[in-house]
Amino acid sequence: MPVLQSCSKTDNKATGGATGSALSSDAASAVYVAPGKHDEYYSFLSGGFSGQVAVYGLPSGRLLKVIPVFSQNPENGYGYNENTKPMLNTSFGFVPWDDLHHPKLSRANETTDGRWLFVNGNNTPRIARIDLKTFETVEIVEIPNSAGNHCSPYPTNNNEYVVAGTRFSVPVTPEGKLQDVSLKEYKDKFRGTISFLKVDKDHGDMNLDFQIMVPGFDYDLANGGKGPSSDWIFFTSYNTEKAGTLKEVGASQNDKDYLLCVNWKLAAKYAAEGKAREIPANYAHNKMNHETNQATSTMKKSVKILLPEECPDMLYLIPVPKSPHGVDIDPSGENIVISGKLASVIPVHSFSKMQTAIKNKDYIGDINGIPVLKYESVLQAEVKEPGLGPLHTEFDGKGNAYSSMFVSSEVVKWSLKDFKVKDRIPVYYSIGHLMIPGGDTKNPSSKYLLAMNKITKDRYLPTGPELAQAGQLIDISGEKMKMLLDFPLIGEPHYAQAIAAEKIAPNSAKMYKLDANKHPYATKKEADTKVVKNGNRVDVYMTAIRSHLTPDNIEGIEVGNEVYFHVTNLEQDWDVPHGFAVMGAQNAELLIMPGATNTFKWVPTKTGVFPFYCTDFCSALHQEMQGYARVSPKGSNVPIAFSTGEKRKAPSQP
Ligand code: K7E
Ligand code: CUA
Repeated sequence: MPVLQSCSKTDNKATGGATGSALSSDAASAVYVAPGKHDEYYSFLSGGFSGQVAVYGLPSGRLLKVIPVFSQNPENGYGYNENTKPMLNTSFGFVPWDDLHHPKLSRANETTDGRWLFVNGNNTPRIARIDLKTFETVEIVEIPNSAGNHCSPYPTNNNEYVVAGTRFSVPVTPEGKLQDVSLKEYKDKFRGTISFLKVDKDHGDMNLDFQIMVPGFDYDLANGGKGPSSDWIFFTSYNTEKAGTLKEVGASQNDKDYLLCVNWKLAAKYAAEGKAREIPANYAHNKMNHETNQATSTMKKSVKILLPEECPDMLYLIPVPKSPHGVDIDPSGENIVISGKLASVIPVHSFSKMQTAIKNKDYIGDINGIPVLKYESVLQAEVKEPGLGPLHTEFDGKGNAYSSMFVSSEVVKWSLKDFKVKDRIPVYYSIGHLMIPGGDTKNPSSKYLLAMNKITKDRYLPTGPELAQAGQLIDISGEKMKMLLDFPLIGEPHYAQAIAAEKIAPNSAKMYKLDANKHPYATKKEADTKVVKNGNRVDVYMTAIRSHLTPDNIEGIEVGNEVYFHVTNLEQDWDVPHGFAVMGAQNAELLIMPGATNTFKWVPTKTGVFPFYCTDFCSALHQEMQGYARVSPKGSNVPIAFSTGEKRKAPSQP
């Protein structure tokens, strides 16, 4: 079938009509991935308030996986089972649900490398790292002195650091005391912080290296430079009025807010030279150990912090039209695009002009010792009449920028050469972020753009008051943008990343090696299965293989015992997980990958005989994969006994 044959007929109105039925078959064939065939891209979409990341294939829009990060997930037991519970520990205790906004892929040589995905937890400030070999969350670092960790996470071009900033300023002092202050003192006592997590080159492990204390504004979004601007990272700010209440009004008084420009290389140098002061802090650092399949949570007790007053040349402020949202740097590293959601133009600042202005000390003042550059001296151009409510911009590497317009509900394509609008396409409805694979790196793809829309209304069959949000895939390969596909999304997608499938697929793990399983309660062969009682605690060392659980008969458990089922999946085949569930267990079920051991805790509350079974249809005899645990009254003297098949094993001695 000739692809895109009737493109002259599919003008923007026709492809984007609200009924969505005017698509011609060329659009269908452009996104059609035949059964058994694979997509060209992996895309990773934030789930927003779901606290998860959703993985979709592009161009098909097929959902491949949901990765739990900051929220418990009943699909695979994340945050419910004993293995992963420590991942959700924070200085506030166990937090089972958070708001996840921005996925960013790890980088090498200024481009995405497909090794890890970094994401931010917005509400209880955290940064997480997902390993793209296993598609599992393997590390979460809580960010102290922060609130509303929105302008994060931003990896530098070679992954030296992942950078995170506060949205809400907090009453933090240079001594590290979080003060109990009156909210009337907002203007004087509140400050923001920017955090720098050092990333291990080989293993990806993060470490909070230092923070910078910044003026008490709200920091919204950020992005790192590229090429000539690689040493810099840029943050939009709002509420530079420092209104402590009714920000809807109070934070929109000034005609201009600021872009905060941070020379992260210099900051890292200052920190390494000992310019940072160490202040008390309290934050969790959680890690999943792949060998034991067990997470641990460690509380850290201090953080190093740099004060701008003591670190010349590290920070500059550039005025921008009021209340900006996104800041995006074009592939050349020269153009800094600021999407001012209330502004009537899209200002583009110039990195080279900024350097000249710094050299000439072209300042109009300073805030907390940070020089403020003159707007006109740094301005490259203003994109006129772009649409209403610009939020975010991505690039195609062919000299074009694409901005999302929340209020006028469209994607607007404009040229980085003359800063003129070239094309616009309506999207349904109220777009937030948009994403081009690699569109935030120096070498974007120029094929597809994904619009992530906040409001769905009539796009799909109605599902009651709550509707899935909408993704729309747009063809950007030609002069004119063309709508290709609608597909429903999980939670609220704030930003996404996409990468060519071949950068991830060949490295994808198929199982865990049973030989390498170092879980302290792993049972590597059926002969080693046992039940051990020690005081009130019972440990069941269980194995699962098609199609039985060993042991499948257990006696000697008493009401109120803490029973730990440590189930090892003995399979060494791809895609053969086993599940495990016990009737009446209050918290977890398990889903255990081949070669891994998972644990769940059961405190029986009643006497009786309780069935347990495999919850994942693993073989023709899956339904036979079941057993019983007998629970006797507290203090009864039924001995521990366990078996599978005829032979009953001798009770194990504590
Ligand atoms: Cu990236 Cu939605 Cu968090 Cu803009 S924010 S939309
Ligand atoms: Cu194992 Cu079903």
